Amino acid sequence: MPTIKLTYFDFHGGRAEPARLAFSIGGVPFEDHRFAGTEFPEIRKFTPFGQVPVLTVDGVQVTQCDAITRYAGKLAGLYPTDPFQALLCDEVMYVVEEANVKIGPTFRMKGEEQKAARLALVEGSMPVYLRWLQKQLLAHGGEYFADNRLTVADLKVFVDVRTLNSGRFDHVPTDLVEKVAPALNEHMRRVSSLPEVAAYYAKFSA
Ligand SMILES: N[C@@H](CCC(=O)N[C@@H](CS)C(=O)NCC(=O)O)C(=O)O
Repeated sequence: MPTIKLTYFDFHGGRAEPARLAFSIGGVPFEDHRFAGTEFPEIRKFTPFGQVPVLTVDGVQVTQCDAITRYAGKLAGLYPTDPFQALLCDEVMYVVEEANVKIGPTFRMKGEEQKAARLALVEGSMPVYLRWLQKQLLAHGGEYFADNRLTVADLKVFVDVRTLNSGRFDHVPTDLVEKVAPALNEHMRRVSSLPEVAAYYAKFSA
């Protein structure tokens, strides 16, 4: 097994969380390098795009969250080997990432500007993404997004749905998912109650 280090902000969410979960569920040893927001200016100096997450595999630095998550999924047995199922898995991950890219710039905004930008997403692209994800989930049996089993696509959606519900995004109503795509909340609850996922989070509250 290679020596793996995953560097990201110290919170339960964001672009590294699906990979953290995948490594943990699969029992893949990795260094979970978490840092505080105040350390970011220093950390980013050592990344090619000034962004995180970054993964180091045997000393080789790699960027791009979904590439990292897919790699974690392959090592953990949470990525389909069937090409079509892998395609379905990738599609879901790209859709979630596209939503992430849209909300990203709003973190640099303040006050009324941020409120207007977030409300535009809540009334615009967010419900479109959420409804599409719900449709995909239901079209594939309602339990998992691909391969009839837990994959990194489930982890990626799980992390984002949990964040949307959490109130961490000011001006995004915490009942948005429930109103627009309630099956995603059922999926989120199912994933959080998986023993490996529950054990992963229990570690932090111990
Ligand atoms: N395309 C990159 C985007 C990474 C990204 O935007 N990360 C955010 C944190 S979640 C960041 O580092 N933002 C700081 C910035 O872009 O200045 C990926 O998929 O990993």
